[in-house]
Amino acid sequence: MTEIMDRIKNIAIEISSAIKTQDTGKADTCNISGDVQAKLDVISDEIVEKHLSCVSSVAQIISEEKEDALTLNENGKYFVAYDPLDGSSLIDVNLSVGSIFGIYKGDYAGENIVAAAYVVYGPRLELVVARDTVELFRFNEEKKEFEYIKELRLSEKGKILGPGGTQKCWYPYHKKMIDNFFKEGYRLRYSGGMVPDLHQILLKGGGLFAYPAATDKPKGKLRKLFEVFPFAYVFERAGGLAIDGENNILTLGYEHYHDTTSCFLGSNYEIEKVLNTYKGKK
Ligand code: AHM
Ligand code: MG
Repeated sequence: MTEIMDRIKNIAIEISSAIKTQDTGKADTCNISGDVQAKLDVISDEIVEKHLSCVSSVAQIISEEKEDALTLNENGKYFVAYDPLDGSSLIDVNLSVGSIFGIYKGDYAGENIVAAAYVVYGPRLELVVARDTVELFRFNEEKKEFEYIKELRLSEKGKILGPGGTQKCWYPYHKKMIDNFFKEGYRLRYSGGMVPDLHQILLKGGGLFAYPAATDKPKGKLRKLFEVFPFAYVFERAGGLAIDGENNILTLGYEHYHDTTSCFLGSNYEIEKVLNTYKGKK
C-alpha cells in the first residue's frame, strides 16, 4: 500500500506538470460513458497506468477512460479504480481539477475498498489520503516533495452546499430539500468539479455535496468505482457519511465498471436531512 501511495505522489507531480504545459483542447475520442475526452484525460490516464504498472501488489486497474480492466500482476492483491483527471471540462477555464483513486481488495464492490486518495490541481498541489484517518499533504515546490499538513475531520454540521445536476430535472422533493437548506442559511459552493467541491466541504469541516438521480439522469451521473466509492470512503473516515438517498454508498455493489449512482456526501446533520427526504421515494 505504501508503494501505491508513493506512486500516487509521483503521478500527481507528473499530471500537474502536464496540466501546466500540454494542450488543453479536446481529443477526437469519447470514453465509454460517451464524454468527449480532453487530450489531458488521455495523457493523464497514460501517466497513471505507467506508474501503477511498476507496483507488484497491484493486480488490476480500471479507469474512467478505459473500457475494460487491465490485469497487471496475477499475484497482486489490490485492485485500483481511478479517474485520472476529474472535471476535465473545467481545464479550458482554468478552474481546479483532480485525480481520484480507490484501492480495493478482492474486487471493486464498495465494501472492498481499503484506501482512497485524491489530488487537487489548484493554485497549490494537494493530496488527501484516507486509510484509518484522512490526511492532507501539500507539495513543497522548493523541496520537491509532499509535506504532511494535518488530519481532516468533519464537524457534525456544516454551512455550505454543493447541489449538482440539472435543476429543471430535479425531482420536486429534491428541490424542496435544497431550498430548505438555503432557507436554513447554507451558502452555495459549487464549481462543477467534484474534487474541489468535496475538498472544500472537508477543509471547511462540513456541508453537503449532492449529485442526485433526476429525470435526465435516473441513475445520477457520477461513477461508482472511480468517483463515488473513493470519496464515500474518504468522507466516512473523516467522520461524515455518504448515501445514495437511502443506502450507505459503501454497501453498494456494481454490475459494470462504469455504473453510476445518485450520491450525497457530507456531515452527519445534512445526511440525516437527506435520509428523511428520500425515505420511501425510490
Ligand atoms: P468528468 O469525470 O467527466 O469530469 O465528470 C465528473 C464531473 C464532476 O467532477 C462534477 O461533479 C460533475 O461532473 C459535474 O457534471 P455536470 O456539469 O455535467 O453536471
Ligand atoms: Mg470524473
